[in-house]
Parts: sequence; C-alpha cells; structure tokens
Amino acid sequence: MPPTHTLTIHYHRDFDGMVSAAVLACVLRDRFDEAPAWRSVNYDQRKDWENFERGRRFAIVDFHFHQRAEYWFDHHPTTFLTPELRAAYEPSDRWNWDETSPSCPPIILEHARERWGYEIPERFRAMSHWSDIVDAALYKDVEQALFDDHPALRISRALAASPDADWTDTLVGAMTDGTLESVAQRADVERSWQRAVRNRDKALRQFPPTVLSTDNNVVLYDASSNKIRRERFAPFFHHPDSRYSVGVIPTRSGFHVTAGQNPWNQPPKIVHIGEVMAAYGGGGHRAVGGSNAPSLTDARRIAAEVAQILRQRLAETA
Ligand SMILES: [Mn+2]
Repeated sequence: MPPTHTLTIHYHRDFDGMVSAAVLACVLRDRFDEAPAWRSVNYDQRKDWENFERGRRFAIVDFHFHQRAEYWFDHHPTTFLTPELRAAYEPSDRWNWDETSPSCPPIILEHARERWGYEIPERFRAMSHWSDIVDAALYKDVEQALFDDHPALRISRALAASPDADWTDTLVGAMTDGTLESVAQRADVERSWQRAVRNRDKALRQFPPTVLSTDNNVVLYDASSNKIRRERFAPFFHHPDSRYSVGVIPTRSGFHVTAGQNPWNQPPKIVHIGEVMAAYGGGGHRAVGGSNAPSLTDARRIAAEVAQILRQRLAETA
C-alpha cells in the first residue's frame, strides 16, 4: 500500500548528518517505495521535543531519539533527552543506536543491508568512510584536517560558509543521486568552499596573538573577540607539541569555554574532558568538551582553571 502522506527525514546539520539523510532517503525509496522529504533539525527544536512534528510522519538521523520516529538512527551518547526516552528505546527493525560508531551513516547502511537486504552502492561506502573521518576527527594529521582538498573535505568545509540555512537540504538532494565528486563540483559548493578557505586562513593568522600561555603543553587562549575567526584545529597547527587546548570563544548570547585533546599528540594518560567540564556546568566527550559562562570574566576564570587542572594531570603523569 502506498504511503498516505510524505515521510520527512530530519537530520543533524553537519556532514555525517547530511550523508545519513541521503542514505536513508535512498534506502526508503529502494526498499519501501517511500518518496521521503528531508529537512535539517536544530538544537532549538529540543525545547518542545514531546510535540516535535506531532501528527506528521517522520524519521530522525544523527540526532536525538524520538518515540514517534518511524525510523531512527544515531551514534551520539547523549541522544536520549530524558530517562523515560532512554527506557522507551529498544533496538528494532526501524531503530538503531550505536554509540561506538564514529559516525551515523555506517549504522544505517549496515542495518539496511542486514535487515532489509539493501545493496550498498560504492558511492555510499565512500561517503560513509569520510563521515567517520570528519565526525570523529580521524584525520591522519593536522595538515589533512586543515588543507586536504578531497571532495568530502571540500563539502565539509564548505558547510562552514553556507549561504543559508536551507542549503544543506539542497546538498542532501544532490547526495541522493550523486557522488562526493559530483557534489563537490557544484558551483555553489565551490563558492562556499572558497569563502571557507579564506576564513580558515584568516583564522590561522589570527590565532597566535590570542595565546595566553602554553605551559606544560596546554595551550590557553582567549579568542573572545568576535573579530576573531575560529578554526577548531588552529591550536594544534601552531602548537603541534601540545596535548590540550583550552580557550574562550564568543557565542550568540555570551561566552563559551572550549577544551580539546590534540588528536595527533595523545597525552600519556587520558583525562576525560567532558567530566572536567561537567564540574563547571558543561559537559562533552572524552576528547572534547565545553561549558557556557554567564560573563567574560567567568569564562576567563573557568578557562584558566581548566588549563591548570590539565597541566597538573600532565605533570603527575610526566
Ligand atoms: Mn552529526
């Protein structure tokens, strides 16, 4: 029986989220005769999560679990917004969660192959492979992370200079019937990528003067001015010997303290950064975390304290 109304795939607006949406759209067309639409979700929509898309058919990929999702796939450890939602989840024919997966697309592809007999096309294997690299920052070195111009990395970087919020929906469409190469060759991707590259280069130039100290291989910086462009890996590009970076950056409504482990220079003994940040009202994963601060003074104090904690831990294990 054909579906009575359209199912919409809601996806996390980043590279692996977009690939996830494109993959699920193709799988649902191929195996279930669906003609799905797709639209990105943003964090604001969590506020009234219970009523999300009420009365409509939907799927969610690479984003929070929802009980009414007909299809749901995710890899985020923080996917369940409440203990009730955690209790409502059980792996099923239409839901799958694997927090050990570096990104979301491999979960969907394997699920579709095993449960629904989907034949995985080569172009989706490639997109899935690069999703793992981009989402888990599995780049072989900082140079690849910053300068490699593989089609997947051009698309991923282009997202940082997106012309508008709906643009990712267009690119998901392009991914449903193209390859990484064909998507990267689009004129709009090329334009955004060029802009993002200029921003990257500016960010790399602007970083050194923001550094406050580098003691004990922890880079502490203050990039709170909104004139400073941000490039996630700038601290490790300029300080390859560093183990961690801790910095203050602006947000729309205040300031954020961000801390991260150098992916290319692992500390001898791992400190769980998410747990360190949790003591400051924040959170995160093992290798990266953050905390919002009400004022710039607070943000600077928290950043200095977190840097001090990490320096102490490094000194203890040296
Ligand atoms: Mn994602």
